[in-house]
Amino acid sequence: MRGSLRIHFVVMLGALGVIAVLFYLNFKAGKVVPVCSYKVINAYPHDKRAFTQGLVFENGFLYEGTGLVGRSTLRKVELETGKVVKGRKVSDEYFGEGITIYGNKIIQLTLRAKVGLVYDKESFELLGQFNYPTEGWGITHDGKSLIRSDGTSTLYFLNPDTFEQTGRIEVAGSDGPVTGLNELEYVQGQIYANVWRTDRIARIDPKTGRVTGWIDLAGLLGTEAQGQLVDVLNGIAYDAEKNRLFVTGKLWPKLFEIELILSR
Ligand SMILES: [Ca+2]
Repeated sequence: MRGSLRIHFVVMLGALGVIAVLFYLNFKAGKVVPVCSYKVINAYPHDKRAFTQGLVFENGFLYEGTGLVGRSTLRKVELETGKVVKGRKVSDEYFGEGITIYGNKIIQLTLRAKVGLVYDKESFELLGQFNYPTEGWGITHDGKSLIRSDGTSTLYFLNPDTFEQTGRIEVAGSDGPVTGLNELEYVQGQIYANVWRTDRIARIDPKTGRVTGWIDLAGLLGTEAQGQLVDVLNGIAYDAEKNRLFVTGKLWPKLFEIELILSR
């Protein structure tokens, strides 16, 4: 190797080394957040009249809470067919929001009434209700606490028996607070949250509120809904037993099982 060529080579290696170190330091500091893309594993029918606000998977069935005043429901849905096998209407005074299953109960939030509805999981009988101080958007749980969103960047932790607030976190990514946190799902120690009016799901560290990754679902619905009225991506359900992740959207004709692919 000629002398000048060798110097160029060494300089280039040095520059690459500096870039790698800077990237690593930024990554360590939480400034570089990994973004996942997706691969569709399965597509299933979804009721295109369902304004999906809450989605959960348990024992082979999806449970779904739908919204809009006068059209809000709670339903148990067969995954493969999208058929509603059990359903009930939510009182006309409420706009149904997120749902979660805790033990033998289903909890459903309402948007502005600040009322949570508690049902028996098997019969869908309304057992009671509770109050919370801000709007109700999404809800999930980590096995110990219920976790509630209200469309801001705050997530609230609630005692699942008394529904009293026990804690809160502020969710922030590398560019600051992440607002519009909507439907939630607790997946392998992290909180997944739809971010309203985006194609993105934030993966959140439940202890710090830091966004540890993004899932970019742009283009997921594709041409499935051409010419139909559809609303935004919303609804995440996780089958912990088979490690399957399901997503859909409001008024979407399809529900997808997806696999995440780290894209950067
Ligand atoms: Ca969910």
